[in-house]
Amino acid sequence: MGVLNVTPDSFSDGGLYLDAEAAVAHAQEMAAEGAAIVDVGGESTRPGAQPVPEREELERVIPVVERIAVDAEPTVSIDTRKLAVAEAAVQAGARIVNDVSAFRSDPGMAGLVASAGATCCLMHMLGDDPQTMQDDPRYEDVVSEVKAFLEERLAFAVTEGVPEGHVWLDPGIGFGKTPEHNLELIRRLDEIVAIGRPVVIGSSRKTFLGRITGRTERERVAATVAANVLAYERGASIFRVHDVSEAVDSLKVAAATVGRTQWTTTPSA
Ligand code: HH2
Repeated sequence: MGVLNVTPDSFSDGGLYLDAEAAVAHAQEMAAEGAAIVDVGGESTRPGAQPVPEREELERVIPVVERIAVDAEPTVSIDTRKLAVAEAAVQAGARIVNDVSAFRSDPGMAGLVASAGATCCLMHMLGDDPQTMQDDPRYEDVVSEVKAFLEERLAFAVTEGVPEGHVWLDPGIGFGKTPEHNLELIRRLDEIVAIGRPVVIGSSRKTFLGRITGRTERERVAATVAANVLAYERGASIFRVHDVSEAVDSLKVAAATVGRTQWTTTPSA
């Protein structure tokens, strides 16, 4: 899953793809490098990011979704917490709704996913506000708490009519977690995988990798590869990344080594 942030302020690629032409070209480039999915976002959720008004988010993402979705591949995912944005994106051809609030910002999101026959990614975030999520995050046991949250969100989605087979789960690396919480989640990812749904992992270029390596955001490719391979080995199936070619090559080697020669690329798998 290639990351396409149509924002001025995303933590690593902010400002690069605000222009629709540049965004579409980057989507095509990521697809050529092997991304099965392109995740289009119009609002940064980095710690401390300012909320984006609905109209502005729509203006950023919809022209881009429309143009990428014209082709059968890559599958378009919309990264939003807003129902109106998800609705317009699905209308424009998005097949996956990636909601970092896991349907908490707008519970109506579940009904949209159900009626559109879309797939959703439900992610764990501590609290419900990216502006404050990194203020002293605490857990008794981060893995069991994230797992319980994802199980509850999965049950909610199913109650609202989303088939279980259309739900992906994500532990939310960096969303209200210390570096040690993130490492613990990757180390014990098999416990999240045991819920029985495909697990998405979004470690790409994140701060905890910088804390370990001392590298700046764009220098964290090798660190991201390491985190992805370890997550893959523990059962993760979808990897949200900025650097697609390195992710694909490293995961091909990981897959060949552990004998899982295929990983999930189809939205409803
Ligand atoms: N991380 C970010 C955004 N969306 N979605 C899922 N499912 N999992 C993630 O880990 C995840 C996500 C944050 O990264 P990025 O999009 O690169 O930055 P920003 O939020 O600043 O746009």
